[in-house]
Amino acid sequence: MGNAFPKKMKAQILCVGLDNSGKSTIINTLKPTKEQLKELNPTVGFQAEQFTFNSILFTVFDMSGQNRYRSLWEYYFDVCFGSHNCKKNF
Ligand SMILES: Nc1nc2c(ncn2[C@@H]2O[C@H](COP(=O)(O)OP(=O)(O)O)[C@@H](O)[C@H]2O)c(=O)[nH]1
Ligand SMILES: [Mg+2]
Repeated sequence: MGNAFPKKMKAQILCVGLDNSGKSTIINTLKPTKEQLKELNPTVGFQAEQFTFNSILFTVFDMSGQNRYRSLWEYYFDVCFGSHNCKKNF
Protein backbone atom coordinates (compact mmCIF):
# COMPACT_ATOMS: atom_id res chain seq x y z
CA MET A 1 0.00 0.00 0.00
CA GLY A 2 1.33 3.44 -0.92
CA ASN A 3 2.15 6.09 1.65
CA ALA A 4 -0.70 8.66 1.88
CA PHE A 5 1.81 11.28 3.06
CA PRO A 6 4.91 10.80 0.94
CA LYS A 7 8.00 12.63 2.14
CA LYS A 8 8.57 15.90 0.34
CA MET A 9 11.60 15.84 -1.92
CA LYS A 10 14.41 18.10 -0.76
CA ALA A 11 17.29 19.68 -2.63
CA GLN A 12 20.27 21.54 -1.23
CA ILE A 13 21.90 23.96 -3.64
CA LEU A 14 25.19 25.84 -3.33
CA CYS A 15 25.12 28.75 -5.77
CA VAL A 16 28.55 30.18 -6.63
CA GLY A 17 29.89 32.35 -9.44
CA LEU A 18 31.46 35.71 -10.17
CA ASP A 19 29.84 38.76 -8.63
CA ASN A 20 27.16 40.39 -10.77
CA SER A 21 26.67 37.24 -12.81
CA GLY A 22 22.96 37.01 -11.85
CA LYS A 23 22.94 34.31 -9.15
CA SER A 24 20.61 36.12 -6.72
CA THR A 25 18.33 37.14 -9.61
CA ILE A 26 17.87 33.53 -10.73
CA ILE A 27 17.18 32.35 -7.17
CA ASN A 28 14.71 35.20 -6.62
CA THR A 29 12.86 34.17 -9.78
CA LEU A 30 12.46 30.60 -8.54
CA LYS A 31 10.81 31.73 -5.28
CA PRO A 32 7.00 31.98 -4.99
CA THR A 33 5.82 35.33 -6.37
CA LYS A 34 4.78 36.69 -2.98
CA GLU A 35 8.23 35.95 -1.53
CA GLN A 36 10.16 37.53 -4.39
CA LEU A 37 12.08 40.70 -3.62
CA LYS A 38 11.35 43.72 -5.81
CA GLU A 39 14.90 44.96 -5.53
CA LEU A 40 18.08 42.96 -4.93
CA ASN A 41 21.15 44.28 -3.18
CA PRO A 42 24.63 42.81 -3.66
CA THR A 43 24.96 39.70 -1.50
CA VAL A 44 27.18 40.19 1.54
CA GLY A 45 28.87 36.94 2.57
CA PHE A 46 26.02 34.62 1.73
CA GLN A 47 22.24 34.42 1.92
CA ALA A 48 20.41 31.23 2.89
CA GLU A 49 16.98 30.80 1.32
CA GLN A 50 14.36 28.10 1.71
CA PHE A 51 11.37 27.77 -0.60
CA THR A 52 9.27 25.23 -2.48
CA PHE A 53 9.46 25.01 -6.26
CA ASN A 54 7.76 22.27 -8.29
CA SER A 55 6.90 20.48 -5.01
CA ILE A 56 10.57 20.28 -4.05
CA LEU A 57 11.78 21.95 -0.87
CA PHE A 58 14.90 23.88 -1.85
CA THR A 59 17.54 25.12 0.56
CA VAL A 60 19.80 27.45 -1.38
CA PHE A 61 23.03 29.02 -0.23
CA ASP A 62 23.47 32.09 -2.40
CA MET A 63 27.16 32.89 -2.05
CA SER A 64 28.65 36.30 -2.70
CA GLY A 65 30.97 36.32 -5.70
CA GLN A 66 33.04 39.16 -4.31
CA ASN A 67 36.72 38.30 -3.98
CA ARG A 68 36.85 38.77 -0.22
CA TYR A 69 34.02 36.29 0.37
CA ARG A 70 35.12 33.53 -2.00
CA SER A 71 36.89 31.63 0.77
CA LEU A 72 33.38 30.92 2.13
CA TRP A 73 32.51 28.84 -0.94
CA GLU A 74 34.69 25.96 0.15
CA TYR A 75 33.32 26.05 3.69
CA TYR A 76 29.70 25.99 2.53
CA PHE A 77 30.44 23.24 0.04
CA ASP A 78 31.30 21.20 3.11
CA VAL A 79 28.20 22.48 4.94
CA CYS A 80 25.96 21.33 2.08
CA PHE A 81 27.67 18.15 0.96
CA GLY A 82 30.20 17.27 3.65
CA SER A 83 30.19 16.24 7.25
CA HIS A 84 28.31 19.27 8.64
CA ASN A 85 24.55 19.27 9.07
CA CYS A 86 23.09 22.00 6.85
CA LYS A 87 20.19 22.67 9.25
CA LYS A 88 22.59 23.82 11.97
CA ASN A 89 23.71 26.65 9.72
CA PHE A 90 20.40 27.76 8.29
N1 LIG B 1 20.97 42.30 -18.54
C1 LIG B 1 20.81 41.41 -17.57
N2 LIG B 1 21.05 41.81 -16.32
C2 LIG B 1 20.90 40.89 -15.34
C3 LIG B 1 20.49 39.56 -15.60
N3 LIG B 1 20.44 38.88 -14.43
C4 LIG B 1 20.78 39.77 -13.48
N4 LIG B 1 21.05 40.98 -14.02
C5 LIG B 1 21.46 42.19 -13.31
O1 LIG B 1 22.81 42.03 -12.92
C6 LIG B 1 23.04 42.63 -11.65
C7 LIG B 1 23.61 41.62 -10.70
O2 LIG B 1 22.65 40.61 -10.45
P1 LIG B 1 22.72 39.71 -9.13
O3 LIG B 1 21.61 38.71 -9.26
O4 LIG B 1 22.73 40.56 -7.91
O5 LIG B 1 24.13 39.02 -9.33
P2 LIG B 1 24.98 38.13 -8.29
O6 LIG B 1 26.05 39.00 -7.75
O7 LIG B 1 25.55 37.01 -9.13
O8 LIG B 1 24.03 37.63 -7.24
C8 LIG B 1 21.70 43.20 -11.19
O9 LIG B 1 21.67 44.57 -11.49
C9 LIG B 1 20.68 42.43 -12.02
O10 LIG B 1 19.52 43.19 -12.24
C10 LIG B 1 20.23 39.19 -16.96
O11 LIG B 1 19.88 38.08 -17.28
N5 LIG B 1 20.41 40.16 -17.89
MG1 LIG C 1 24.09 37.92 -5.13
